[in-house]
Amino acid sequence: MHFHTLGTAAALAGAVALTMPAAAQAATTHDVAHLHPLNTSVTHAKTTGEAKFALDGDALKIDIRVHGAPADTEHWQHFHGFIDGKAATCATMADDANKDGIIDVTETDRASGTTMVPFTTDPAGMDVPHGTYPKADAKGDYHYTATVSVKALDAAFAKAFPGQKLDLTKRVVYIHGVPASEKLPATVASLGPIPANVTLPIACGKIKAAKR
Ligand SMILES: [Cu+2]
Repeated sequence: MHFHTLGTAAALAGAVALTMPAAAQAATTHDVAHLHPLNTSVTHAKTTGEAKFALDGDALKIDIRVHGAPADTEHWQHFHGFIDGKAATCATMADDANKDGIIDVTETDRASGTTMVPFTTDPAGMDVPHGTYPKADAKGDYHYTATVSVKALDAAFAKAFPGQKLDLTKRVVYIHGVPASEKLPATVASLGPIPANVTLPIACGKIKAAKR
């Protein structure tokens, strides 16, 4: 896993870092993604929020607060990224290849790569289609937290994406989902048999090393 803060500390300390006892380097590191709304014409909402990642020893603490999402709706959420080491960015309207005014999940591929780790009740389970995702309350808000063993997540990730590391600061966080009652144009594509309402991107944010 690449955490920018660790890299900077090592670079500043130079050769000293190589001989420093592990305990002296055990400071918590943080990454954060500020989420901005997507597809507001069909979400009728300005979905915002923050996804925070804190690494403490083997524990990766994930904390995602979302505001103003479509209410009373389950929201799939993942980090997306490239399997070739390229840094992902959030899709924009420039990615609306079929010009229907909506960024489909499949249209995010060019900027953001592929769906990687789901923020479900069990992220290391890596079960994108069947995992349990959070549901927004009547106001469209939710707060998701999970603590994951980095060892377990690294192993699951390497199995799904051979030769790749988590590399959080090269990834983007997507929040998905509008209610089943929202009638989307037939031009909106989805993933296999999963309804487009479930996979429609509603917010995105690039993961960055947080200032401390
Ligand atoms: Cu996703």
